[in-house]
Amino acid sequence: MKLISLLTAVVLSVSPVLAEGEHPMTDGTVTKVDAKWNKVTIDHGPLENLDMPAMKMVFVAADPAMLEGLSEGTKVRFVADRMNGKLTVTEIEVQ
Ligand SMILES: [Cu+2]
Repeated sequence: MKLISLLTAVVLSVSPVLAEGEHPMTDGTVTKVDAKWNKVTIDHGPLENLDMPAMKMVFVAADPAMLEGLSEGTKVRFVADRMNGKLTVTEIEVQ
């Protein structure tokens, strides 16, 4: 019972970040996928919500399943946010 309430709390705290349309999607090109560490490098356009100019950088994937189908050169649209102090991809789709 304790575990179930804990999971519910986690879902409730994470879902607002994942809410669709909260941030506009940004264009980017994948330059590296590191499935072992659940990371993806993206050469991205400006991220307004993070006040970040265009650059190439490493993000953590919010869900390892997000990395499936991505490889060097894949054009994507994605949303990134700061989660637990780490710049994290919260939504991603292949263009
Ligand atoms: Cu960046």
